[in-house]
Amino acid sequence: MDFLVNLGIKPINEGVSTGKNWIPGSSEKIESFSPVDGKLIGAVTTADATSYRKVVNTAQAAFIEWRKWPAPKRGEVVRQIGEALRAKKDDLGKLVSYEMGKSLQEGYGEVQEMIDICDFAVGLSRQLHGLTMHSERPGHRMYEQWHPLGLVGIISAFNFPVAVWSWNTMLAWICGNVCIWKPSEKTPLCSIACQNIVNEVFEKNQVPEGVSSIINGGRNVGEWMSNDPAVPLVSATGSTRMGKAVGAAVGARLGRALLELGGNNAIIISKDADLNIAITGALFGAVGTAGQRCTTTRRLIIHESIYDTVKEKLVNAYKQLKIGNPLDSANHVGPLIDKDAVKQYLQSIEACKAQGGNFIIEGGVLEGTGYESGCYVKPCVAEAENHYPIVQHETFAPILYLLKYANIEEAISLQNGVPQGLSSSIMTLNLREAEQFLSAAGSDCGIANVNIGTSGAEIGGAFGGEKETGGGRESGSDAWKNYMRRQTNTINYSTQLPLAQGIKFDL
Ligand code: UN1
Repeated sequence: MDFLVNLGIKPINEGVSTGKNWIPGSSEKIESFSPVDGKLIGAVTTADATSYRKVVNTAQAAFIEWRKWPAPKRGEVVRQIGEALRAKKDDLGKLVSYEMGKSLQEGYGEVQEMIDICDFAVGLSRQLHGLTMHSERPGHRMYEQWHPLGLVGIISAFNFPVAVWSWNTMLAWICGNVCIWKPSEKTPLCSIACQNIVNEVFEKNQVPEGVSSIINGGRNVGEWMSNDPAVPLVSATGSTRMGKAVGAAVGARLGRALLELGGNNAIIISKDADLNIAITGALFGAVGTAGQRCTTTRRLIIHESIYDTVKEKLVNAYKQLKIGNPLDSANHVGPLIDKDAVKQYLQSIEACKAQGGNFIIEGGVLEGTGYESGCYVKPCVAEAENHYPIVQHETFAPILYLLKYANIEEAISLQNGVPQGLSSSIMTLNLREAEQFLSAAGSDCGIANVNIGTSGAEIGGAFGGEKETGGGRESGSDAWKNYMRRQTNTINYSTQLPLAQGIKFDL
């Protein structure tokens, strides 16, 4: 396991850090077991109230300095992080794959997303534009500028243990913020690797201690951040249940929450679809990352005239899937993150059956050589109906539901007929249908694609969704504005003091 050594991961690691200073936390440790082979990879210590406060105090002091650095200089530091990530892509990709369980290709893809967001952020560091407006008063100038917020708290999920942190952090940094990261308890070692990579670059550039902090720990650590008025923005990725708790706590103190929560993503397969594209898109969408992306395809909404053909093609495609060690590039599907996830997968299959679902490809847990961790499951497919409670629910596992439709209005209504609103697709070569799907009367999701699956978004677009997905937007487009405060400035260079709206106030 050279990659562990190359990334500076030890058997026991301090899990709390403000940069090159690693802070002793509580006596409680999180042990990280690989879902690939069930082996203990290493452990991290966790934050207690004292170490948490120390991190916040150091971060606040760092912010006073960091906000004065010109944004392009901050961008230059992020550029170097992008270079460091390029150099470590192989090691970090392997760690992501080994600690989280996604295929090695997807592990590399995740590091590539980090590199991409670094490049994006570097360019953006010279483009934090504000508008200028025309004042209604003579001899006045009006414009707006964007200032950093301060401490940005980041709560990330196990399924993208490094990329989602980097989407938030790279943007937050070029904007002049300092970041405190609470990684998932399920993938703590990825955070240690990232902090080590950042530390090296920061030291070279004399970035103040506290610009990059990590606080490993459980739910309580997330709660400290959510309730802490010292943290003006909390960006959280994870389940809708977690997001509701974070949103309520941050909202109660009138802080800002950026939420990227569950999805229940569907692909509409029209009778005018290119079926080769449709089947491949659906397959990767449903089984990629073993169904553990928030963008995973959970529902296929298929036109009744091609329903049987699609079903047959899917059965054939699923038969060819290889399930096994994700570090072996011959395998398409790796394990679920842990045995809890396996339990939820099994419960969802049972619920689907009880609610009337008919499995055309059966699920099950794999046993025997190579599957000792107990986390490998079979991707499965059920014919179901949209109103089943289980279909309305996001199960983080490779279970795909097939639904049938007669006309495009019905397909769109099924697509939208779930509490979540993250990603959606239509497979069609029919311009009218495609445009209807993308119109105001079409998909209600934050992401709507044509002839592409629901997952695998590029970093250049704003990422996030509506309804129970939480409404936040991360990564590309103008998502950077979430990490800044807008200030409207009006300057009077005349010799008078005219009031707006023509109000007279003469003494
Ligand atoms: C997530 O699952 O939380 O669009 C993020 C995708 C990836 C990111 C997924 N680029 O599937």
